Amino acid sequence: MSRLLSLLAFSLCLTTELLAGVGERPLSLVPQPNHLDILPGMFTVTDEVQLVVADDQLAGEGEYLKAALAEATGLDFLITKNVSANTSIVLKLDDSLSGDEAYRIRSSEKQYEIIGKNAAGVFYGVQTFLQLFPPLEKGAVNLPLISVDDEPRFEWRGMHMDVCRHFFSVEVVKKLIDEMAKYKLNTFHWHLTDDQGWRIEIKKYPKLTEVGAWRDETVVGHMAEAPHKFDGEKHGGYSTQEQIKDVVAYAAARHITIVPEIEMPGHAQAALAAYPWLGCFNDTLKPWTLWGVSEDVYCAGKESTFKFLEDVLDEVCELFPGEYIHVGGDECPKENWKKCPLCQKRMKEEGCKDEHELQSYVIQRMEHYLEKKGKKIIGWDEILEGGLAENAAVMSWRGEEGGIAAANLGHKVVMTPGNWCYFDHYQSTDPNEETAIGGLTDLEEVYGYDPVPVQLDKENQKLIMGVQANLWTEYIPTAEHLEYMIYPRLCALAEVQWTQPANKNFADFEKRMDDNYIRLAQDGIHLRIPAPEGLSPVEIFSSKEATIKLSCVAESAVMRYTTDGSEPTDFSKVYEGPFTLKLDGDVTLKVTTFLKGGTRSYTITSILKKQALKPVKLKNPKAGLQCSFYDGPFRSFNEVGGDETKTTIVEGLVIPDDMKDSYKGWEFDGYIKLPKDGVYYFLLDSSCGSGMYLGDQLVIDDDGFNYNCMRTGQVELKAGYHPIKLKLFNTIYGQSIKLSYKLPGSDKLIEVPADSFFSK
Ligand code: TNX
Repeated sequence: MSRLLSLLAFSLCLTTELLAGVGERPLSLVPQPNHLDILPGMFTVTDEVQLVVADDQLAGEGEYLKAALAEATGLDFLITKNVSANTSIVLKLDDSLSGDEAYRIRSSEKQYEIIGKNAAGVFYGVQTFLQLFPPLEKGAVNLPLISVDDEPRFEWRGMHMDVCRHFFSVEVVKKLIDEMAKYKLNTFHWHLTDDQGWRIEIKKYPKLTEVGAWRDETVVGHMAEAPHKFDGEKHGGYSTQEQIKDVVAYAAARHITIVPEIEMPGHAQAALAAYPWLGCFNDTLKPWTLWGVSEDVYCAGKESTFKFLEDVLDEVCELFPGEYIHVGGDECPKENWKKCPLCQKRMKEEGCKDEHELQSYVIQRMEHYLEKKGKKIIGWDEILEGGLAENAAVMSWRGEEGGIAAANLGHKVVMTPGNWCYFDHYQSTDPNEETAIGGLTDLEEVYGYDPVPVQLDKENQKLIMGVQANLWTEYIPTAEHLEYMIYPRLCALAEVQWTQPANKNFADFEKRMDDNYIRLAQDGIHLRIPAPEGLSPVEIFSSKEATIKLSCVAESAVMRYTTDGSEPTDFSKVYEGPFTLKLDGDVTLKVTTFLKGGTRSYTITSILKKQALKPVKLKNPKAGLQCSFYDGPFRSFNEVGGDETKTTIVEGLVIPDDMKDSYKGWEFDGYIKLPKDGVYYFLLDSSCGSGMYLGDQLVIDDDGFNYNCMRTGQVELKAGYHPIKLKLFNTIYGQSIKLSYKLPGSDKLIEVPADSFFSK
């Protein structure tokens, strides 16, 4: 009896919850519409609902919606031209709307109307409408009533993908295009040629793909690891013109334009491997097996190079109907040109005063060629060097400076600065992150980007066409890894691209993302599920009680933890708020995010230690740290040692110029003066493997071959002087080390001031 009662109570509770939920379920629209009202009442979607496509021009949108609705609900819908049923979803055009991509939604209990000036607007309205569906329910559903007047902030809402460093097939590209469409992006930048592979079939030059699309092997691990090791496996692939036409049409049906990138005059080794006469010295080359920038570039002296590039572009223009062709233009080493008699002759004839002007000659000549074919060019910001082609648009990647300079010269600009828009960067400081090139660009950083620089005056600000994220794939060998790097950052990017700054709010975005994590997972996307935050790999407490405070970007997710070293499961303890743990010896705390719908994040691991690190008394501390310089090579910061070559006192944590070199090691010794008692959060950012000790405790372990990787550690400390030791080694990539902290009670991350460091 009691069991029956509780069952009854359970089902009652369920029904009331369901009823209460109707209409109150928070909306999860991403990107946030620019004008949205939620109205009382609801619209019930059953298979009785008619899909009315009022205009033949909207046939594609109608079919798209029918298919998407079938997927969302499991129901079948009838498409008609006129309203004849009780309830209907109507797609229609209305000339009075302002922008080409603008749309309007009007709704009542009987009708949902999605209205655009053009098919593109209707398509975006359809995306907004589809995001009203709860991701985990099938069958008939109640939707809230909304009124929307919306249009994008930017006309160029891009996503880039490099299929050269690792090849990705057209299926992978289509899957990306599907998601781009759902989040209202409209430009796919397809990076098709580079040193490591040529990925587009060119009928006139078959060797480009026969030879240029295949490399013998690939460097293993990070380029910072030296000597380099190789996998010994042939890698490559390319897309045929038939496949490309299919993808272009597929994208067009989703209102996405594909901008192909054909790199020139640098990043061309794969082309030179196919046709050695394209280079200055006819050298026999192979598609490159390393990352970085090859010195072998197109010869700018020979006419045959230009004939080749024009022929290639002829075929490219046939395949891609869009307005822009991307001609690369970045990172072109000029060494060969300096030695090449034909390049030097060309410079004389054209009056180029240096090799930058020769590069500019190449780009300008190609611009004129493409202009005659009705195309515009866009290139990386290096195309500014040596004179910008008249009508070229600039993609600003080395910060915003290039974009600002180009706009001030009256050129159109797409912003893609590394700090905010490079999806090959890490997404957190946790050691579980998938391998990345280096750097840190987390969801909040992407979200916070504003592509319109305040330095530009109002008129020139209008030249910022938009913003795009770039995904370079040196360290991304698989489609799963690729998706991990793209999602959910693409959703934050979408809101930067679409939503006016006044309508953006990160906390609100976090809430709206909850359903979107589920949607992405349902689409079979291997996204990064937000991991728990607030813990470092090492946490040192001075007392026996550790207070643990966690957070997670996915707000409605559940965090589960264990303290016995085991992997958290569906049955592990749920984090319900800050809690304390007794520390009798070290405790291993593991925490995982569990999302509704069954997906989970990686597990973060933190070793909690009880260790009262006491400040020391110093009589007459001297300013600065002792920096010792060692001859390498080293494979770990632990190896740094032996007979030092030099020692000096440095002011702050800096490597003196005369101690900078490849394959070296450094050790910094001294004291850090801390201003107050409490928990300090430290962040170490170094060019290669490094570690930080306080006393004899290793607080941050950032060892191994990496580049600009960041790691954290948290320590409860008393004010005063604490012994500190930092070790670092490098191979070929620079030599930098930077320590930042958050003072107790503060959320502000600042570089540890130089005058905090002392030695005896
Ligand atoms: C720079 S961004 C490059 C690419 C690399 C990328 C790695 C740009 C125009 N050039 O060739 O893949 O850095 O982040």
